[in-house]
Amino acid sequence: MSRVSQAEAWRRVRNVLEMSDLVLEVIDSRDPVETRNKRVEELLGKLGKPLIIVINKADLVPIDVLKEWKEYIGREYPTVFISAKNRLGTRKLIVSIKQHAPRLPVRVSVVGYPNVGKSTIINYLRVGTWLRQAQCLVGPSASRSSRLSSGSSS
Ligand SMILES: Nc1nc2c(ncn2[C@@H]2O[C@H](COP(=O)(O)OP(=O)(O)OP(=O)(O)O)[C@@H](O)[C@H]2O)c(=O)[nH]1
Ligand SMILES: [Mg+2]
Repeated sequence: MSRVSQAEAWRRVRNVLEMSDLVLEVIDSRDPVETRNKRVEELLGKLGKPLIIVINKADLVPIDVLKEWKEYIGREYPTVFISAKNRLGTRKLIVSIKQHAPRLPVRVSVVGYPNVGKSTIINYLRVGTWLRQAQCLVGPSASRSSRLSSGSSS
């Protein structure tokens, strides 16, 4: 992927983040460190947008390990662990969104590496009565950083 399209990918991510009231960064419970993106987290800090880290696929990892990750990452950002597929912890996620939303209804963006479960989470959020349906925006695919994609649900 060329530098130009990488820059374009980041512009698109930035645009989505700027439009949101709150952002969910979805990471994989089996590899929380490698699936986090510090560049996005820094950008959100600069934009002053609240961020919730969503450790997804909790069904694949022992609960003790999940609790430790939640405690560790939770020192930096509000953190929840869920299994979007099995609908476990999703109520907790909605409580956390409401708690950190600057306003209601809230426009939520969902970012994360491929396959972490963004679409599954967006579909879940869409069925909530307090959320209006919105578009899903997916970034281009190539290098690891530019493969970060995002979607929004408000
Ligand atoms: N075991 C498990 N699998 C999950 C969970 N959430 C999503 N998945 C699965 O992970 C795969 C990817 O889920 P998606 O929701 O499509 O992930 P995504 O982040 O939107 O993926 P891209 O759009 O390709 O970036 C699918 O096979 C889902 O069924 C979960 O909580 N547990
Ligand atoms: Mg998807």
